[in-house]
Parts: sequence; structure tokens; C-alpha cells
Amino acid sequence: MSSTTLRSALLALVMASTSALAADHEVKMLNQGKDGMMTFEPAFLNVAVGDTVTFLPTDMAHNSRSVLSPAEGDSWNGSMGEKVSVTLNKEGVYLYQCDPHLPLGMVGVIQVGQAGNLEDAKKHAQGMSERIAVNKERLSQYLDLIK
Ligand SMILES: [Cu+2]
Repeated sequence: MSSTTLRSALLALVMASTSALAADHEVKMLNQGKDGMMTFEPAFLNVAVGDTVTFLPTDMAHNSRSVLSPAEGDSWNGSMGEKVSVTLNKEGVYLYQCDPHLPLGMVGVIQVGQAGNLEDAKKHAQGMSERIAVNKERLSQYLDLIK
């Protein structure tokens, strides 16, 4: 076997095992969580490219809708009280909210791989903050967890 053939065989193996290991992360939508009233839990996730995030209607009167994704990144728009899943294939920062509870600070942040669009995300978060009346600090606290 030539070294080039060996290398591509190894690469194929690595790619196959990476996709086989893609994780599914669960985020609960809660009336009351460890961050207070009306929260996603966990509201910050750092996941690998290709991982899936599933939002669970643990309490019913919530939804999850993405409001900022990196270029060509997936977006999602969950219905009220419905489970919604998204597989994140593009690196970057994703911001999402619960539509009825944005004023109560029900927001979340997902980092996938490198946070190349962090400045865009922070700028977008400023606009969101203007519409948050309670628990305003959450969004910036979650953004501060980005590495
Ligand atoms: Cu909500």
C-alpha cells in the first residue's frame, strides 16, 4: 500500500469515526431552572461540528428559534411546546431565543468549534438586549463562556 493510499484510508477511517461519534445534546425549556425563571438549560453549549442539539418542551409554553447563525450555518424555528432538533455542520456562534419570553431573558448560545463570528454575535446580542427587560445579564454571561 502506498503512503498516499494509506493516508487516505486512515483519513476515511477518522472521518467515519468522527461522524459515528457525533453527539446529541439536550436542552430543556423550563419555567424554572438554575438560572431562574424561564430558561433554557443548559443555556450555553460548546459542541463539535456535526453534533445535534435537541430542544425539549419539558415545560410546554416555550419554543426555540435561532436568531443568529454563522454564514451558511443552519437555522431552526421550533413551534410552541414542540421538540425541535438541529444538526450543526458549520463552525461558529449560534444565538437563539424563546419568542414569548425574550423579554424575560429566555435566550441561549451555542458554540460550534471555533467562534469565528463572535464579533457579529456580540453585535447582534446588543440588539437583542434592548428587547430584554428582565435577566438582561444572562446573554452576556453566556457569551462570556465562549472560548
Ligand atoms: Cu419560553
